[in-house]
Formats: sequence, structure tokens, C-alpha cells
Amino acid sequence: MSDVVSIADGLPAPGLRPEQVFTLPELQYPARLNVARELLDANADGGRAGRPAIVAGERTITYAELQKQVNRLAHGLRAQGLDRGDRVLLRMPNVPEFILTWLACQKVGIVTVSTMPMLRARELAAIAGDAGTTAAVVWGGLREELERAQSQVPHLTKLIVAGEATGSDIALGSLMDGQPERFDAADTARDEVAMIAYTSGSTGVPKGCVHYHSDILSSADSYARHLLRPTEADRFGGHPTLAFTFGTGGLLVFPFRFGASTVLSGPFTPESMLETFARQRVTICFCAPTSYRLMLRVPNMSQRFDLSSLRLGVSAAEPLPAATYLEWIGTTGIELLDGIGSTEMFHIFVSSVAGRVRPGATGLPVPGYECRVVDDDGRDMPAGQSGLIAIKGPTGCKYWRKPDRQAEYVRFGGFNVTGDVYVRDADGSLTYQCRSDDMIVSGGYKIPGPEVEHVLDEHAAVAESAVVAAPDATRGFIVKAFVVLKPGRNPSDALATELQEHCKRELAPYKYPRVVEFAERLPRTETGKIRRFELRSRSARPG
Ligand code: 3UK
Repeated sequence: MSDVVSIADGLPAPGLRPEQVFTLPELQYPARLNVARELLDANADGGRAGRPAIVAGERTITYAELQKQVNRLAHGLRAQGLDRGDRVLLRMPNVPEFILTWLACQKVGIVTVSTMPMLRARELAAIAGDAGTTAAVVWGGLREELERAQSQVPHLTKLIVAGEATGSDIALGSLMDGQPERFDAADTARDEVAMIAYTSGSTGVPKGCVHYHSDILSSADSYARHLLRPTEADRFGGHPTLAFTFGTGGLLVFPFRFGASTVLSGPFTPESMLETFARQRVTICFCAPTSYRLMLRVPNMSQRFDLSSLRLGVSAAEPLPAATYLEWIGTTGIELLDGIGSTEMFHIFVSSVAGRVRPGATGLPVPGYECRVVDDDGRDMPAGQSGLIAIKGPTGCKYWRKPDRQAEYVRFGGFNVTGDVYVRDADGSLTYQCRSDDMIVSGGYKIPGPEVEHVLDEHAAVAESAVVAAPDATRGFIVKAFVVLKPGRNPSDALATELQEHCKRELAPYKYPRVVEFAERLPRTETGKIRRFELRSRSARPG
């Protein structure tokens, strides 16, 4: 396996790493720390054995049951030759098997590389190749794209199939058969790599973000502990995929850190989400603003669905407009907490505070995080003037094998610079302005414009293209492509559809351009750079 990068070689050099600060008493972790022992054994062996850990449809799995399954799978993974520091790719929807596998890997000290279910072969191959995954656990219904990716990744040799398995596959269940129900968690260090989470990649290349065992827990002990104040009676629900750190936190780490329950649900539709909230008595929900807007459009939603169990909603992944906040609280009476997080920081670092929400503002730094608004040279901006947000706390950006990007994100003496532009008011409250780069945020998804351009440009009819965000009442923004055709090719609706289909085949379908506009030429700067700003403002005008 000499072509598989080692953990030491994947991590950024010590001088490039963020300064991670642990200022609160609850963030003082012992030198040896295993995230699965803290999230699972602490509950199963700590008086919560019979409490529900996972609720999925008709299935309820207690902490004791989950612990036995996790232990048997941990033995099974070891029996396959997988051990500490190996990387395993996870490709599963929000099913109990995701959590089972994630915890079993963590117990062994295996590094999890979770991937979004919608990714296609080319995206999966890039991630598997970069992370050096030697095995994958894949949900039966999602295996096809991974098998296509496998041919491009020689070191990805082992496929473990959850759900239904056939032929030469290794079934997840068979790995567990006959294995002992006890497993002592690996004696991992608090700053040992636990997971590599991939971003959507603003340059078209997905970036792996390394998180230590302590990073995962400190997100629960700063953000969740202080802003959500969970108890074991809480039932966490919502739609983010468990593979996205918004979901890993909200639907796995946070409920388990506080001995509460996670409620898993199928693909999002506004009705099915509301139905799950009502039937499963969800108390805290995690959704993107677009989803709250879609739920509000369900006729008579508050009469049809009993939302009396809900006590708090979390909104993240894109800005929460004051109008959405006000409509939601007006209709349901439930407060929404906006929070900005990132894959690099693991979870939310600036959040609204329950009872003190200022509609339209993101909020205040999460306890444990220090936050500045600075100019391009790192000088503090006065109140009321916009600048880059720079944060420092118990988590921080550690890009896997991306020293150049690392130096862009971690600056000004160990601060994390996300690329988001903010204004801080005199009272300290932070209001989001925009992103300083070209990422398109649509319906809660991050879509790098250049990645879509790259695929469009591969089409035989296309000379060049530029992809920008166009405002949209439902999704916040949608992907819009300006396309210049090759000589001899003529614009038509049929060709626009063909280009859209091409993108859906080559990329996760949510990335396809919902609007295709044919152009004679693209506006450029004197140095040849596309003037995206001009295209964006052209797209912002109606008609
Ligand atoms: C944008 C927001 C305004 C912002 C995420 C919560 O979104 C998450 O992670 P990603 O890596 O994207 C990070 C970027 O998304 N963003 C996120 N939340 C907000 N912009 N208001 C918000 N409330 O540009 C940020 O840099 O996909 C969110 C928890 C975990 C996450 N990974």
C-alpha cells in the first residue's frame, strides 16, 4: 500500500496549524480520549443502558443494544485487517447503520471518511484517492457509483455492504456474526485523527478537513452544551445528511454527548419532515433555511402537524433571512437559532442565543470561541464596517494535503478565516454580508461555480462557460450558467436541457445549472479573468 498517504504526511505542518484554545472548564480533556467511548460507553455503562439512542421509523435502538452491535462490528473490522490510522469511506443515507459503523470505526481508531450520498463516481474517486481509503462501507442501494469509482482507486480494495449484499461482497452483518459483545476502545490520544470531512471544494477540488477526537467533542461541549442546553429527554431530528458535519454534529455527536436520542428520517420532503417531528416527538430540529421555508409553504402546516414537542430549531448552512425567522416563529411559536458553521471548524461557531434573537443577525460568538472582524491584513474593523470573520476556539481548520489552502484559511496568528464577510454592531452582534469567493449556496448546498463550469466545458458544443448564483425566492440562490457555444452550434431549449442532463450525469444532481443562458461572449477583465461580478448583477435583475 505504498501509494496510500500516511496520516503524518496528510496533516498540515505544525507551523501552519490553527491555534486551538480550550478556555472553558468543560473543554479540559484528558490526554487519552476516544470519541466513541465518550459518546457511547459513557451512556451504556453510565446508567442509560435502556434509554433510546436511535429512533428510525418503527425501530428504536437503546444505548445498550447499540453498544453490543458497535463492539461486534469493531471486532469484525479488525478481523478484516483494518486498524488504527486506516481510513474507511462511508457512503450511507441517514440509517442506523451509519451511526453503528461510524462509532465502530472510532472505537478501533479507524479514521472515518464520510461522503454525501448524492456524490457521483468521479467525486467519490477524488475523495477516496486523496484520503487513502482502503475500505468502504456502502449502503446496498448506493453501491453502483462507488463501484464505478473503485476502478480509478487501486487502494480501495474492500467493499463492505450494509443493507442487502450479494455475491463476492462482504456483508456488514456477517462481519458482526459470532463476535464478542465487549470491545475496549483504542487508547487514542485527544489530538489523534478521528475523521476527514470533505468540503464541496471552491476550486473544484474537494478539500479534506481533519478532525481530532477532541475536535468532535469540543463542538458538543461549546456550541451544543451552551446554546441548546440538551438533556437526556431531548430528541434531535432534521434532514442534514450524517455525512455533512452539520448532520454529524446535530444528529449523532450532540444527542449522544448528552445521553439524548437521535431521530433519523428518510429523504427530505416538507410534509415527511413535519410528519416525523410530530410522530416522533422531536424536540430540537436541524434544517437549512430553505427547508424551513418549504415547510412553511405546506398548507395549514401548524394545524395539520402537532409540533408541540419542538422547543428549538437550528438553522445553518446559509444565511437565515429575518423574513424566514419571523414567519416561522409567527406560525409555530418556536424559536429558530441561526448559526454559522463550516466543515473546517466542524460545527457552529457564531450563533443566535435563545430568548435574545435579533432577526437577520447570525448572533454572537459561541462560548469557547474568540471572534474578530478584520481587513485583508488582519487589522480589526471598527463596529459597523464589514470585514472578514476570523475565529479561534477549541476546533480549527486542518486541511488534509492542502498546504496552500491551509495558509489561506489559517492566518493572523492561528485564526481561522472562513472567507465570509461580516459586520459587527456596537453591541457585538454579528451580521452576515456575503462570501468573498464564488461559492454558490443553493437550498443549503454549497456548489462551487468553477466545478460546474469545468463539466460544462467538457461538452462538445461548449466553447466556454461561467457559472454564478442567481437570486431565487425558494432556494436563496440557484446555479445559473452563461454558455458560449462553439462556432456552428446554435442555441436552443433542447441544447440547454442536454447541457443540464450532462451536468446531472457527471456531478451530484443538485449542482446542475437550473438556468442556462446562451451568450455571444463572456465579460472579462484585462488580465483575462471572467467578470463574475458583472454576470451576477446581470442575473440579479428581473427578466
Ligand atoms: C456558509 C453560512 C451564512 C458560510 C456547516 C453548520 O455550512 C456548513 O459547512 P460548509 O463547509 O460551508 C461553510 C460555509 O457556509 N454558511 C454556513 N452557515 C451559515 N452563511 N449564515 C449561516 N448561518 O459561507 C460558511 O463559510 O458546507 C454549517 C454546521 C456545520 C457545517 N459544516
